[in-house]
Amino acid sequence: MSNDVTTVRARRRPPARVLLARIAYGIAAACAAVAVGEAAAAFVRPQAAPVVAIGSAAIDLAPTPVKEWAVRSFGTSDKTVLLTGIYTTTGLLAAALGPLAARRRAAATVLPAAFGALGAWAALARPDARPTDALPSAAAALAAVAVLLLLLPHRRPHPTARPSGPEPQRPTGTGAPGPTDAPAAAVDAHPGRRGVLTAGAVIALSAGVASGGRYLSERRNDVSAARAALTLPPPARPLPPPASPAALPIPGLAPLRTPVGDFYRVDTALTLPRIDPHDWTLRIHGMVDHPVELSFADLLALPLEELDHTLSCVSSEVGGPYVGTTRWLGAPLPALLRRAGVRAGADQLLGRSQDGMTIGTPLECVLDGRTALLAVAMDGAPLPVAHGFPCRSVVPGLYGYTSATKWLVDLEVTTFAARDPYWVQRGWDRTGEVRTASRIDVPAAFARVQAGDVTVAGTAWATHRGVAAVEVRVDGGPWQEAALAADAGPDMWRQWHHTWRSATPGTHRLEVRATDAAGAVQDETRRPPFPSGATGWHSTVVTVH
Ligand SMILES: Nc1nc2c(c(=O)[nH]1)N[C@H]1C(S)=C(S)[C@@H](COP(=O)(O)O)O[C@H]1N2
Ligand SMILES: [Mo]
Repeated sequence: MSNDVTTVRARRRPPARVLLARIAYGIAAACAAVAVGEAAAAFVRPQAAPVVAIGSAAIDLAPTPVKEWAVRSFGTSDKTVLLTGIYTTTGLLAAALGPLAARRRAAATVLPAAFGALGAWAALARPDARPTDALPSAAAALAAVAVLLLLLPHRRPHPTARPSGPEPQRPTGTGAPGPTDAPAAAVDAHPGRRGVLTAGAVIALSAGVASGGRYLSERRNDVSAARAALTLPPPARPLPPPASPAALPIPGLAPLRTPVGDFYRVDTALTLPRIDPHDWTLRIHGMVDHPVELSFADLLALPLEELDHTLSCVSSEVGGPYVGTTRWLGAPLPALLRRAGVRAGADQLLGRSQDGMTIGTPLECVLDGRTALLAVAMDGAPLPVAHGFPCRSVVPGLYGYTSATKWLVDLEVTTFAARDPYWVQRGWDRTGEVRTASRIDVPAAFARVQAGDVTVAGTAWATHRGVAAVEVRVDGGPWQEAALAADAGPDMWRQWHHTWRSATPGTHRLEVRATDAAGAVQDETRRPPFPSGATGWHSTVVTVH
C-alpha cells in the first residue's frame, strides 16, 4: 500500500510503474487498432488497411526529392523502411496516448478517432477507392477506444455525488480502499500489475488477430494458383534464341538475360495488386472510333509476339542497378490500337493500373513500328505478381515510368494537354526516352586485381537506338575501343569487354562510355536522375597489386 508521501507524489506525477502501465495501455490500444484494421481489410481489400493506406498516401504525397532519396538509399527495401517508419511513429504516438488518456479521458476517443479519420481519408483518397475502404480504419479506431476504456481505471462517481452530475475528480491512491470502493481502488492501487497483464493479453491477442487477418487476406487474394494454372500460347513468330556470341562468359559480368528472380522491381505498391486473370479486363477507350474491351482469354487468342528487351528505371544513378533484360511475350499494341481506330489529334496512350497508377506513353512511340506489347510473360513464364501479373505494357526505348504499366487494366487514348500521368504531375519528363548508358561490372568497384593484363567488362544500352561502340580509358588516358558481344537487337543491352594491358601497381580509375547507333557519344555531364534520367560516365576505382 502506498504511504502518504507517495500519495502526494502520485497525485502530481504518477510513479514510474503507473506511467509504464499507461504507456502499455496506449501501445495495447495501437496494437489492437492495427490488428483489427488488418483483419477488416482482409474482408474489404488489402489496400484498405489503415497503415497500408496511410503509407500509400505518404508515397503519393512525398516530394520528388524525398522519393528519389528513398529509392537511392533503400532501393527495393524502400517500402519496408516506410512501413517500419509508420509503425514506429504509431508506436511512439501510442506510448504518449496512454498517459494522456489517463489524465484527459477525452483523449481516449479523440486521438484514436483522429487516427481512424486519417486512415479512412488515406484509403478514400486512393485513385481506385470505394466507400467501403473506410471501414477498416473505422474498425481500427473503435478497437483502440474500446481497449483504452477497458484498461484505464474506471472513474466512479463518488458515492454521495448525483449520478447525473459532472464526475468528481477522485484522486488516485487515497490510502486503503474502503469497503464500498474496493474494485476501483484496487485497479488504481495496482495499475502496474493488473493493467499491464491485461495490456499484455491485448497485445498478444492483437498479434494473433493480425496474423490471422494477414493469412486470411493472402488466402482470399491469392492468385498464385491461377498463375500456375495458366498455359501460355506459343508466339506467332518465335524469335531465335539469342546468338551465343551475344553472351560473354565473364565471371562478375551481369548475364545477358536477367534471371526473373533478380529482375529489379520499382513501383509505388505497398501491397501487390492481386488480379485473377478470370476477372481481368482491359478497356481501350478515349479518342478512338470503337472502344475495345478484352478479357484475358481474348488477349491470349491474339497472335503473340516475343521481344528481347532491356527495361530500365529513370531513377537509376549512373552505374545503378535498376536495369534488367528479359524476353517478353505479349500481344502487339499497334494492332489493337488500329482496331480501336485512333482519332486524329491524340498524342498520349495513358495506361492505368489496378492500383491507380497512371503511365503515359507518347503515342507515336507506340505506333512507329517498334515492338510495343501488352506483355503476359517474362522469360517463358507468366509475369510474376510483382512484375504486373497478368498483363503489363512494354514499349522499348522508354524508361519504365513512361512505358511499362504493371497490373494494367485500362488504356486511354488521349493527349498530353488533357492529362498528366502520375510521374509527370511530379515533375518528371513526359517522354522518358532512355539515355545512352554504360556500366563497368568487372572489376567490381574497389576490387584488388593482380598487376598485368586485366579483363574489364560490362554492359551498355541505348534502348531501341542500339549500341554501336563502347570505349574504356584508364586514369583519364586515351579512349580505347572495347570489344562488343554480338548484336542481339537495338532493344537489348550489349555486353562488352576490354583487356587492360600491363596494369601497374597502384590505384587506378577506369571509365566507360558508349556510342549509340546514330553516332551520338554518351553525355559526359553529370546529371541526377530527376527529371529525365541520369547522365555521366560510369567509373570504377581499382587497386592493382
Ligand atoms: N502499376 C505500376 N506500374 C509501374 C510502376 C508503378 O509504380 N506502378 N512503376 C514503373 C516504373 S518507374 C518502372 S521502372 C517499371 C519497373 O518494372 P519492374 O518492377 O517490373 O522492373 O514499372 C513501371 N510500372
Ligand atoms: Mo522507374
